[in-house]
Amino acid sequence: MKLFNINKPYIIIYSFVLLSLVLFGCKEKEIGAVKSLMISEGFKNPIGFYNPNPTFSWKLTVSEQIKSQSAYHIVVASTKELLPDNADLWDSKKQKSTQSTFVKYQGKELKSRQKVYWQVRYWNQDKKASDWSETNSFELGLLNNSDWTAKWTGLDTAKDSIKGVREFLMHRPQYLRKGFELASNVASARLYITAKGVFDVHLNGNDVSDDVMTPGWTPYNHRIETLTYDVTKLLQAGKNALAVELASGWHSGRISRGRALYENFASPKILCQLEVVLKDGSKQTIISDESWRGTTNGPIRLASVYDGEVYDANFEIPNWNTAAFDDSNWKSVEVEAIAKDVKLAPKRHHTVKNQIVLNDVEIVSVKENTSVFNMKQNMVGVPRVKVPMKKGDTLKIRFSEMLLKDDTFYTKNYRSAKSTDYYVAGKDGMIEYMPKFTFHGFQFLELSGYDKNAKPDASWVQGIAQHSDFEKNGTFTSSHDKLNQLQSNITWGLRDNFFDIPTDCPQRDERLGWTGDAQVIAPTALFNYNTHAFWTAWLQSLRENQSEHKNGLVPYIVPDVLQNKNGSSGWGDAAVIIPWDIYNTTGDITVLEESYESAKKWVGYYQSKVKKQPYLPKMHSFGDWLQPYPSKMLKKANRGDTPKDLIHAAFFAHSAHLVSKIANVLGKTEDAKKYAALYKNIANAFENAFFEEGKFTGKKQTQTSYLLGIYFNLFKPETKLKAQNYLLEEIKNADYHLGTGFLGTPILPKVLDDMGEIDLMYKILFKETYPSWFYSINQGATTMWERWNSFSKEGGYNSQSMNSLNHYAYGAIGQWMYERIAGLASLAPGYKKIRIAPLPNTEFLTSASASVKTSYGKALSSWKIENDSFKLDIVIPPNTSAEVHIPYGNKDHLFVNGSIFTENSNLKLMSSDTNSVKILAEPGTYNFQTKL
Ligand code: RAM
Repeated sequence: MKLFNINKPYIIIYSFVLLSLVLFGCKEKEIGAVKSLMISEGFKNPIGFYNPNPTFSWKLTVSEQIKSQSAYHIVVASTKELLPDNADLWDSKKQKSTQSTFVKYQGKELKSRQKVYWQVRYWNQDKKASDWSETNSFELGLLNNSDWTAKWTGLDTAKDSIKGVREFLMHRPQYLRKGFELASNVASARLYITAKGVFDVHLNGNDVSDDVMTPGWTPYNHRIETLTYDVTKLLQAGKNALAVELASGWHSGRISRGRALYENFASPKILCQLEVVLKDGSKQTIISDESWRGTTNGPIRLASVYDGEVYDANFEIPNWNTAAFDDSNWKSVEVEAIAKDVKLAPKRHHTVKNQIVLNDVEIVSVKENTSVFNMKQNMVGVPRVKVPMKKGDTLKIRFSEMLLKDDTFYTKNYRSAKSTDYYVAGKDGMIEYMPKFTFHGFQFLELSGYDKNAKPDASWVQGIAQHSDFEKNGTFTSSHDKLNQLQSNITWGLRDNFFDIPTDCPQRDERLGWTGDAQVIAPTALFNYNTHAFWTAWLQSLRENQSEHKNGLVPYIVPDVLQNKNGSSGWGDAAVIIPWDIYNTTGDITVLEESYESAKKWVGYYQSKVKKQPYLPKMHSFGDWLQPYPSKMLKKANRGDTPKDLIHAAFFAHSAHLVSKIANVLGKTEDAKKYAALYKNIANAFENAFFEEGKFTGKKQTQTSYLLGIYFNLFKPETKLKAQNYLLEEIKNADYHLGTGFLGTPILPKVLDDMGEIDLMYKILFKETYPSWFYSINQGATTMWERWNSFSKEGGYNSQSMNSLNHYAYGAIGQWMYERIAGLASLAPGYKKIRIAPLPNTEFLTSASASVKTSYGKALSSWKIENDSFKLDIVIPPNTSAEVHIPYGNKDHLFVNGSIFTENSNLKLMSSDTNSVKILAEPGTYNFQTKL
């Protein structure tokens, strides 16, 4: 008794400790805090953020115990210390919801410069709470023009009137500076800056950032993006200097076409505002204004996007960007007030940066004082050269994408773009140079003018590949070398042409934001790179340019420097198709909200072009651009044989259909009905006008006529089947080659897939002869080409000068490679539901694998065929589920993670027949295996 009495408290305490250890320990193990906190389109702790109404996203931890989220709780505060219990800006309270992505901020109004802290926790499927996440933050940039006291500042370089290519005015690059004193040490400092032109900024001799060609390209007559930098560490008490290099870039260069667009080619200017909080709490602001000094006598003599850069080291100005420099000999600047109607807005996607260094360079030829270097990859960016020179000599750097037979340069396809850099040596010996305010599309580089006594060495040249700074999002690989090369060509082509905006090509005198090209490549781009913010930023530019037209016209190119008054079917539809693609890939409804009116207006544009025949617009179109084997009779062969009236009606219908789907998502039921009815009416008119019993009635049968009708679902069910058969006939007539241009190509695999013609699609994809994807690879392509026959080993280059060797449109096949060859697709917006449904073809492949970083975490589908077995490894991220289609065997012969398949809480049988099994799978990692 006594013993018992004495020990009882110990036993109770001991049990309590043990119990709490078990509970606590388990809880820790089971449900960790969320990771990868992000705001809006994938930003992590940004400063200078653009959106005072952001959304919040997070990812649940991958663990056996965590399947899904049943509730979340977000807290937002103005200081870190207030979190998590005293959130003064927003406390979402516990919300029963599975939503872990793009949750809208609903707190107090946020203002320019405000720094905001946030945390999130969640409850899993068993209602267990996670810990609070780490605290993340975001800081807003200057959201309003009225936040700026700075003035547009620069020298009048227009009056120098240097005439460049086609007599276009070239502005001398400017060196601008301002010395200033700070009363004491600095607690924090932000530099807000932008330019009409492109700039590189320095503080006290240091580079402020490694950004390239900022602020990037927007319709400058509507909106100029601003950058924000944390420069606290670059400042000091006492004397400081803020210094900016400024060149024409897109704003004041001939790429803007001289159509009096941006203030008549006004001289480039900067706008900057350095806001400093000193340690004593006082504030000091340094702005660009009339007190700045400038010169055009610096080393960058000329710089142009198309034509290259001229650098003369003899003009270098030692220490010009430091506080010690005396600028009294420099000129006074001119200033200009900020216009009310041009919005200054924080950049809403990531800047261009130097991304990849190509070191494996080969010398192709050395003749006299001229050597040719091969980067072994068609790339976009600049070279970094380290070359021995003699003072006063000029190094000439030429570029080309491919060589002619005699190893000389093929530059006809640059058209009027000079794309040449010059460097004038200021001393004898090794010089190092990397152009700053231009970029080139090239694989080969020619150097001449270096020290005659030196022996050229491969180490003289490096290729610095540049593109907008998005992350890699997906991987695709297979057992077939050419298919892997195709994936490489697609991804290089994408990155190369995502230079702040999506461009058609990166090398000739074009490099423009063609909407049609963007529309066809967006799904493939979203698989391979996290281009969510990249696209939504460009879509804002698209809407701004659309607003210039009362009838809803979306220009062919954005930013619209062509200022054409025509809209093209299949091109302007980017306004509708891309938001829909982004929504399906990311699950972010914001892009639909932002784009809805614009999408409706584009459909309205088609309506405004309907004249005599109901639902059949008459307008401009680029047609099925660059279709192979166009009829000899065609005047505009590039536009292909599919009649443009058919293309107008097809895209009119498709866009109306998508608007109806978007309206549904946004809860606009009346609109949804209205546009669904419109879609049906256009579909009827389409079929009646162009088809009889499923057969195209026009002059020349084309694959694309059928593809558009079938994919956009414009046939009655009974004629659809017939149309499908006619399509098959067309493909057979082409000896199982594709016969499609820009518009038909992305649709071809989807249509054949829906028809169950998988083997046929494989046959077309794996064709080696023209026209096909592998054809260009067989001719040595390392990027996608503009034309199916841009070059052949026997015949040389296509005789047209419009012949880019780096043009992404035909890379649209990438989507099908992910979705069906490897088998990974989004089935519900943002991969909330995933479809894992590979379609192997054993004639060509023994394995394929794709992974994607979805908004919920990494998803994987990876299959291989080995010893008569089909093996499939999959990963399904938390808070999602997947339909898994096993394309062989039946449920009784299926192994999962080594054991015969039985249904359990993670895997439910959906269906099984003699040669396929469908399973609904919960998050986790699984291996399936079955006999062929
Ligand atoms: C050329 C390019 C571009 C295409 C337009 C119609 O400028 O090939 O990619 O979209 O034409």
